[in-house]
Amino acid sequence: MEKEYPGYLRHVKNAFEAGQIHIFRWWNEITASEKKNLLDQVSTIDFGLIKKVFNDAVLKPARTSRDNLTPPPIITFPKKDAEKEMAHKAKLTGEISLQKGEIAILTVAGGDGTRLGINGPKGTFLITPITRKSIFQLHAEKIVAAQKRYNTRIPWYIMTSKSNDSATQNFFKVHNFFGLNSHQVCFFTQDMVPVVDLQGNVMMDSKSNIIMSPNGHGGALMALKEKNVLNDMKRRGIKNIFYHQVDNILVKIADPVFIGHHMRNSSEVSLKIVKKCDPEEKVGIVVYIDGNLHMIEYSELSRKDMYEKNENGTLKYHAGNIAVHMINIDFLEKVYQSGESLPYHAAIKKVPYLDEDGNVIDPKQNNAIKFESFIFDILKYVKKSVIMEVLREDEFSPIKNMEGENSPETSRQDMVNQFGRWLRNIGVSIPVDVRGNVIGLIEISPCFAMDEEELKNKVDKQLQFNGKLLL
Ligand code: UD2
Repeated sequence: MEKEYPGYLRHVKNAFEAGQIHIFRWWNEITASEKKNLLDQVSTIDFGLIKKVFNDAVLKPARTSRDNLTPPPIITFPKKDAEKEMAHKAKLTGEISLQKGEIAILTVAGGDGTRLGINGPKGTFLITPITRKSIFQLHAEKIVAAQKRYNTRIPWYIMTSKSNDSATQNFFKVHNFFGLNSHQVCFFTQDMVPVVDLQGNVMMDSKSNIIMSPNGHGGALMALKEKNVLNDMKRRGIKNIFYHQVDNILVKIADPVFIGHHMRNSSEVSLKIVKKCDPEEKVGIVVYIDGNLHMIEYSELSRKDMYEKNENGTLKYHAGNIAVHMINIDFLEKVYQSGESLPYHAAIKKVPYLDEDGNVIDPKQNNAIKFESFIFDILKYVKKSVIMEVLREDEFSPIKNMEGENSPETSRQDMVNQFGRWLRNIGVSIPVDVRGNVIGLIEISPCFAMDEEELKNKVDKQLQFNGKLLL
């Protein structure tokens, strides 16, 4: 190995020192190109870091309740006149920034989507209720509509991972970028990290391949810098990033009210939240810890804190993260200058692997640890922020599972119900069942109407709904 692959020796030594030399167990059996593949993988891995994060994860104390938690201040959903006036002012500020071309969209779409269990990137999933447009198309049309409304150009950055990048890019090419200019859609990949077993050993799925998984959406932070994306944004005059996850079907892309609140408060990172629908809902919660803003992921929240109530019986920590953020570019630069990086969190999963005898094993129980960094850990650097409450039925319907809650079926129904509400508020009669779900199908393209206000000017209230409506 020394003679044939001298450039890799340092990396092999690192693997050795971190106790991971077993990955070369089949060295004498694999072909030259397989050897090269394995060494290429090895050269991307920081084995020392993996050892450290594994030890940290194993040594981490169990979830305990904390007495230093407090609910954060929130801009609640506007009901009173003064609140509506504030939202209106924010909207104007946001609209001006959009018109000036200062806002970019960042969609994180690098996840494996293992819970949904589809083949291919989540964004390619066909979702709209009647025409079955993909999630990517739906987001793209929201951007097309916003560009038209604000007479502007909105660059769209999509983070993929090594495992879904080419499929994602091909999908956009085949569909002519859904009406967007190909130069305004920029793809970049996040890094991958090795998957380890419960003893911390790096796992393999063939004799020459280490199992790798995307390094979490926090990987966006590193990738924005390392893949030159931030410089590209600055070159285009971007001042703030509108960040969201690919799987939220109701996301209000480039919402001017949110942008405006963020800007008027000189916020570094802003967050949209919804009231949690039940204590165990799988969303992170936004809290203050010792007076500093934090997000506690659902998997890391103690049961006591999860169920803690106010005197009036409402949940004390109710601010559920919908993963829609505004991020200021100058703030990001400051974080980079500090030289710090986001921590890794460990998730225990079931992952097929190759055992030491070279047999492929499909485990029945969790056997592996994946490491992910979370974008919201950036909050520890934040001094100024805005937390804005929005209504779940208007802005949050993620697709996580194939069936049951947060599935394509519930998301489609949420879309139909939203369109139904818009129409009803205009005066059109729309029937609903006992649970409040629209009876029938409605689909309104963002290019026809982005919101209720726009719909009002385009639809006649005499319109008769006969069970199916496509606008
Ligand atoms: C996320 C939030 C949770 C809540 C919920 C709302 C985290 C850790 N938790 O939970 O607090 O807000 O969403 O829907 O974010 N992704 C990447 N690269 C990766 C991993 C994920 O791009 O390496 C993307 C993925 O494509 C998806 C999003 O991040 O769009 C969320 O990932 P998830 O489904 O693993 O997060 P989830 O639902 O556990």
